[in-house]
Amino acid sequence: MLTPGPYRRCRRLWQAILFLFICALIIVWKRSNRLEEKSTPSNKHVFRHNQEEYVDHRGVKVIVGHYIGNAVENIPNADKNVINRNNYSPMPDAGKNGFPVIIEPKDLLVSQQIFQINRFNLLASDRIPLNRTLPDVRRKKCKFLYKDYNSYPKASIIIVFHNEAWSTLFRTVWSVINRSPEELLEEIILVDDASERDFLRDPLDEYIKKLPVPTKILRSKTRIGLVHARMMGSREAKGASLVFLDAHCECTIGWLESLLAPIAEDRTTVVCPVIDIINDNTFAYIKSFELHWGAFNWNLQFRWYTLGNRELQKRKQNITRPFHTPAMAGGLFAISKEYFFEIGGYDEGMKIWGGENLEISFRVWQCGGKVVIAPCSHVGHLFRKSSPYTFPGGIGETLYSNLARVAMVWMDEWGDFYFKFNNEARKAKELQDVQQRIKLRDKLKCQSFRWYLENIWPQHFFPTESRFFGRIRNLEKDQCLIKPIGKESSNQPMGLANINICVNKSLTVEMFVMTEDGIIMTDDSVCLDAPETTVNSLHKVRIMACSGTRRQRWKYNKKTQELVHATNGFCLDVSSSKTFEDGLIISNCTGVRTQKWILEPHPWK
Ligand code: LR7
Ligand code: MN
Repeated sequence: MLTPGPYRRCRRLWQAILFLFICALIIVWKRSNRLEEKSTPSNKHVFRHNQEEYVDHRGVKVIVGHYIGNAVENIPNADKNVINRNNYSPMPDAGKNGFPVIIEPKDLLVSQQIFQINRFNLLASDRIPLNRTLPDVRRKKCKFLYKDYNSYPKASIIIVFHNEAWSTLFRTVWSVINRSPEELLEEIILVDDASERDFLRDPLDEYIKKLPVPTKILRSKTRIGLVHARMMGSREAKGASLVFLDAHCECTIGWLESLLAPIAEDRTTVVCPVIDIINDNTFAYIKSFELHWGAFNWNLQFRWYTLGNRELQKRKQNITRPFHTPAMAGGLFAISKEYFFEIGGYDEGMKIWGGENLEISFRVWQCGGKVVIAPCSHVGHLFRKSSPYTFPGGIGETLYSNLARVAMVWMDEWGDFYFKFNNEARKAKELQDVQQRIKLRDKLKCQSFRWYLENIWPQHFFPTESRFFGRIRNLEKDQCLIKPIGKESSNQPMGLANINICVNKSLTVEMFVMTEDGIIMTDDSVCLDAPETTVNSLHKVRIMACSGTRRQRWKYNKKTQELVHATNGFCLDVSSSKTFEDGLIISNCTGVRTQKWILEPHPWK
């Protein structure tokens, strides 16, 4: 038994320890708060478009919208000297062969702070030599192809930039020099879109004089945006073909010849490489999945989707052959110079950033050309989660105005659909003069957007006259089928199908398309999915990536108001069982009200 004396002393000791511990906790907490303030810019100007970018379960970078950040000027403690200094200081083996660069704990704080300047790990980038090696990521067969250099159009490489870091810009340049056949390189043209960094002025002028490939720098005094900057470069180009690259790319062996060969075969072909990923933190070079093509969602955001069936079959027959893509990502492609100007260059009514990739894709397809991805050409692109620069006038003036122009000129009725669900673009529309571009469309005798959807992207998930478009309402619950919100994560399928209170506004989460084939689909190519057969009838229903398979077919029985699965004959139902507490299921059709659905059409034009 304890005597009162030592017991009290012991208690005091414990109280002291506890007090010290709490003090330490408070100090740590305050410090970490301060660090956070330093390293994250104010969120006031960060626009978030619906969703984000992520790497799916196959390791494919999926672009889901885009973060638009604020300029470096708003970063607390961002010293003008730090921003203006070129801190490139290579370590011989850093990032060798595309390996990641790991920052030691002692440098982590600095690296986090300067991350904000370019929205990538600048400290890591500055350690990687400009001529780092990269793996040959092509399929073996590619190595034996594309040797007929004489017949390929020589390339002017055009790289536009605004405030790019020295190390990323010149790693792009050196990857071109080191990994392109000399015979195919006409020149490199750098276009400076009014950058504000000292090291991008005289030091750059001096540096490019010594490069082994003729390299020019064109400069714009005012910020003109990437479309105008690329036009500036194109007008100066001497090569028979133009090859555009973002200012933070790295080309791998074989990239150029495989990009130019399809143009030699057909001068109206626009050729994109497979875009690999340079990690924004470690600068690791990550090969991406080849069986994707580019398209866009209801908000006209560019996305990668799994290849259409027809294309997949063609691919399997000849794995190295370039395949069609409904749209290009925008930054990396080759085009005949003559053809580029023939079909109208770029829409020079477009400002700063965004939309030009869809515009040129629609124009090329609808006006008789084609857009392809060359699987033997692999180029890495540094993907970031936000933009480091300003958007003069805001995104209404830039991105949404550009997208409004795309919709007005090229998309016909589907332009109306876009404006119906996008208030910002609808506002921007009023301020656009697109007469010149409509004239161009007439002059080139281009096809309609209907033709484009039917022929180039038949797997699309947009409404048409022959499809149902609207809400799918459950009679018993008086709630609507919804698209699961939240992103598709690496190990989880799209999510369980569910219903929720109907919002009854023009909101796309509760809008579905039902095709004549019985596919119930919605934005971003996701479909109502259930197993074709089940041993016992009860089964969860999911919303999954559209696959074109029979497990995603349904029949609507107008009389009974049932949605019947095409192969197993079970009915779409609201779960009431204890095992599946939440979400929709399929179960034996019994005529109960939870199995009754009303298809409420919604006007889309
Ligand atoms: O005002 C500007 N002036 C410029 O010169 C704004 C940008 N730029 C430069 C910039 O320095 C960079 O070199 O233009 C280039 C592209 O800008 P990014 O890197 O900020 O664009 P991004 O990679 O985020 O976005 C993609 O979509 C853009 C829409 O306008 C362009 O088409 C980009 O070229 C395009 N990038 C790619 O296609 C790379 C692969 C992405 C995928 C998938
Ligand atoms: Mn880019």
